[in-house]
Amino acid sequence: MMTPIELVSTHGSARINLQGAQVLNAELHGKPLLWLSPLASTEPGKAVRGGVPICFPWFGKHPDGLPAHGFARNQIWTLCEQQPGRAVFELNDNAETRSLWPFAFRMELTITLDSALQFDLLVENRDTRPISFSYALHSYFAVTDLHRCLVEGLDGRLRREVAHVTTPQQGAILLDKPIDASFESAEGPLLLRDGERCIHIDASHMRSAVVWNPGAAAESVADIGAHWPGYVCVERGNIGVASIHLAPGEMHRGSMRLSS
Ligand code: TA6
Repeated sequence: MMTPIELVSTHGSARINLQGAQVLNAELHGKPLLWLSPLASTEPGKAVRGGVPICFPWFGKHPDGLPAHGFARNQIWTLCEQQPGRAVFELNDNAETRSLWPFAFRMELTITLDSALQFDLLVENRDTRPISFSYALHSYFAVTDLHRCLVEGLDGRLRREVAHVTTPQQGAILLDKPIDASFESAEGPLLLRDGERCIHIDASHMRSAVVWNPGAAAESVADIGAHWPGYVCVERGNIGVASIHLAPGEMHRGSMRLSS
């Protein structure tokens, strides 16, 4: 792994890997905000389990067996600007991305650390054809008591399980059993409650949410193992019905703000 970029503010700190422009860990008000697996891969080009990987230009499995969650998390991004509490990264199409997704694009991610950790993502269609994509900021939150954690803000939203069953969510989500649920259309703020602690997951122009922790099944996953009770993923982005379509030259902007 290359030396990560460090951000600091009076409220906390964050470390960002150039691979994927992926925040690896972050601390706010003296407490860990994000979880990085102690077993995370350090092999260049391999997905790093934890922090905030970016899934793009598709979310989840690809129908033709291309890499799950796209390629953005495995690419080396360019650092364009760095200040103590802010860094700007860019990813442009290249031979490898075009071999998986044959379009010209530019992504820019600004990560700001003040009293919150903020992600501002821009995707620009630089192709001569329209493009369609989905994406997610796949945040792994560090939790102390997983089975009593609650995710609030999804009451009444259509919930899709991996098995493609859809039902309206009723009330808050209690993380007392394994979960892999997508909410393609779920605008509005989310709250992750872990005991006394409340993590606010606010988003703008990111209509979708995903909640994931595989439970004990993760013990056979090489880079999670017995560490699965340490996190829950609560993700924001635009997937499924909220996927983004851009004409040549058009841009999409979306933001996520994490605070506690
Ligand atoms: O966001 C939930 C999910 O799509 C799950 O289905 C699970 O597979 C997870 O992401 C992790 O995916 P990864 O490709 O990083 O193993």
